[in-house]
Amino acid sequence: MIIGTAGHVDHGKTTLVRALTGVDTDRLPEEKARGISIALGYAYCPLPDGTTLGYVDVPGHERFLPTMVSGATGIDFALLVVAADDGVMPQTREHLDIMRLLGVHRGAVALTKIDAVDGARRAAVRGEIAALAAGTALHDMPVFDVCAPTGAGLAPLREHLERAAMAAARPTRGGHFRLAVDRSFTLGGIGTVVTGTVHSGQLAVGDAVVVAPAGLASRVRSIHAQDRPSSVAAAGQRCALNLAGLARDAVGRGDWIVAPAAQIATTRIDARCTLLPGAGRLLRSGSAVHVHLGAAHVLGRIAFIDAEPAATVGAVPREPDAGNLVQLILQQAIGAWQGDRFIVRDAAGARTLAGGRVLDPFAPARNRRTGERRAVLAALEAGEPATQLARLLAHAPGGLDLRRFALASNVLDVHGLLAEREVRRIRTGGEDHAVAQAQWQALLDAAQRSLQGFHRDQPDEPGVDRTRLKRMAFGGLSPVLYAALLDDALASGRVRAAGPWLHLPGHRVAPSGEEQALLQRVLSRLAPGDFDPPWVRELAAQAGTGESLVRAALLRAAQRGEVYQVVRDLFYHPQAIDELALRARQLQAKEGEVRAAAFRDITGLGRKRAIQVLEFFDRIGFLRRIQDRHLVRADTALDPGAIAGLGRSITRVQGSAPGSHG
Ligand SMILES: Nc1nc2c(ncn2[C@@H]2O[C@H](COP(=O)(O)OP(=O)(O)OP(=O)(O)O)[C@@H](O)[C@H]2O)c(=O)[nH]1
Ligand SMILES: [Mg+2]
Repeated sequence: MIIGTAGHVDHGKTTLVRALTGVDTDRLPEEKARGISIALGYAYCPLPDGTTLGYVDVPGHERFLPTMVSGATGIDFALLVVAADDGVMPQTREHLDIMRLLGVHRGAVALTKIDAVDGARRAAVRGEIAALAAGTALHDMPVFDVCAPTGAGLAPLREHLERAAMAAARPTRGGHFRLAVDRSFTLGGIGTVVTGTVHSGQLAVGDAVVVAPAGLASRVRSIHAQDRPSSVAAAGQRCALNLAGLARDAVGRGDWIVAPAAQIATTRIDARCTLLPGAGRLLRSGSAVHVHLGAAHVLGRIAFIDAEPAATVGAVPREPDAGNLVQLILQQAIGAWQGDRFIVRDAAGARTLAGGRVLDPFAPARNRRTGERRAVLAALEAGEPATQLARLLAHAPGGLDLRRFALASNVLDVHGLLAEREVRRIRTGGEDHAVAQAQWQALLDAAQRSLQGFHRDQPDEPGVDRTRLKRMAFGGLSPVLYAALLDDALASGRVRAAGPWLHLPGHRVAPSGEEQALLQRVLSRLAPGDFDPPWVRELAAQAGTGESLVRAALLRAAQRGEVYQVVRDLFYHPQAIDELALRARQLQAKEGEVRAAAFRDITGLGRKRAIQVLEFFDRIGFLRRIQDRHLVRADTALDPGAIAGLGRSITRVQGSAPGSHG
């Protein structure tokens, strides 16, 4: 267990810790000279059960409040120190507010300097303390009267703290290892050392770690846990880590040392945030604030996701978890994970205004107030990760990025949480998605409905290409998921493909009788062996009809795979294309590449046309252009028949501008 002191400047925190542990935590010359604490102090005390009790002694002066917050993060137990002569003072309140906003719900009060007051004064201050803690999770803190310099009253307090520590459940915060760095320094002959509190997971000597948010890699050379050499570090302990290959200035207070799989750097966090009384008047969406999270302290802005705080000013909840949904937009990246506690202070850094819990460290910049987004945030507040996951999957039409979820919530085995669930897993290209079966069916239905609508509105079209169907029905879906969805739709026969065209089974476009007659006349002019067929203009003149009619008929024929469109108004017979492809392949075999000049010579075409044909081959993926050379793609080079299949996809890519040829 780790105990953190709290309380107003000069109320006797450091003196009390020294009396309890024998350690003087005011070690800096400046602390000695001024008689106040400036830096965090640490002391350790062996317990009868063989474990070690850790103390973090914080400075009370309001100027050092950021230091106090960085020390209070990760503690289990608050030791509130109130001097009987002064009574409750501003930082008594503020420190206690910070403790409860950080979720510390166990504590005790030391009423110090009892030697300086009479019994009536003691009783009065006890009354102030009771009023202060009333209605909070710390309302039942026992109060111990002490005089640290003489040791009076210390025994019952020490006994209480030791019993609390031994009774405390061993923290079981699972997940990847995370330590919030509050100090870093160099030791001669040893190297860079960081100290901090382990928020989750475990670590062993030799393990690889990463500094978050910077992402620098390192390895653990040695560990001190609760001030003793150790081969492991675990959640709930204060530890010092000797890190290999890391310059001292590469890591400092506010950084995290994490398992490589837990690396996060974020500047945008969605959170549940509780405002302290009166803070509602000072905070608006866009207000500049100081944010303290872990041991980090950064500037940022707050934005309210639900109501602006004015609406809640009368009914400020006294306990965390009942406040506002907010987004924190930070000026610098920090490491933050779901469930992490944070403190919000005003722009001047003079006043603590609020505190809360991280819901999503990967918050979106846009659409942060939509119903869909709120459903996601509600799911993230729904208890254990497994429950959250189930809720998220039920809500998310596009499924869930499991890697992101596991990272944000620091879950070791996200797949274990899924095992029993009805989900569709899509794992390709480094992505790992899950979609609830019901949502997957809904996506398939949407594909079907879109095609139905399209066929109804455009009965003369063979179908829609993949890109267009995505735009029509699945704008927000990730490309990987969309590809998996189409694979499924095609494999199950719900959707059919004719070349690049997706259509419903049973949909067929036959040219009208008139168009068929026109095509017959036109197609007879596109000879199988003709590398230089007539243009649409000539075909139309010969057929005695309009250019646009001929063009439209040929386009539809191209969609059916009966001709190939090489440039806008120039269509080729499939056999001519096969023959041209063969020539290209011959060049590739002979010269290891296809150059425009050689292709011109081997086909007898003019330079311009030769280039147009090569660009056509590039577009359909038969050739691959590298500067001014073209190479036959390996996968098609082996299979002379493949060109026919590839050719059908030309209409899919005709919209993309062909590159200019050098
Ligand atoms: N008479 C009396 N003096 C005390 C007692 N406890 C502490 N003091 C004195 O009060 C002064 C401040 O004590 P510290 O322990 O430094 O107070 P602190 O809370 O750590 O102060 P900061 O860390 O600066 O916030 C010192 O001169 C102590 O000797 C007590 O029980 N009785
Ligand atoms: Mg002190």
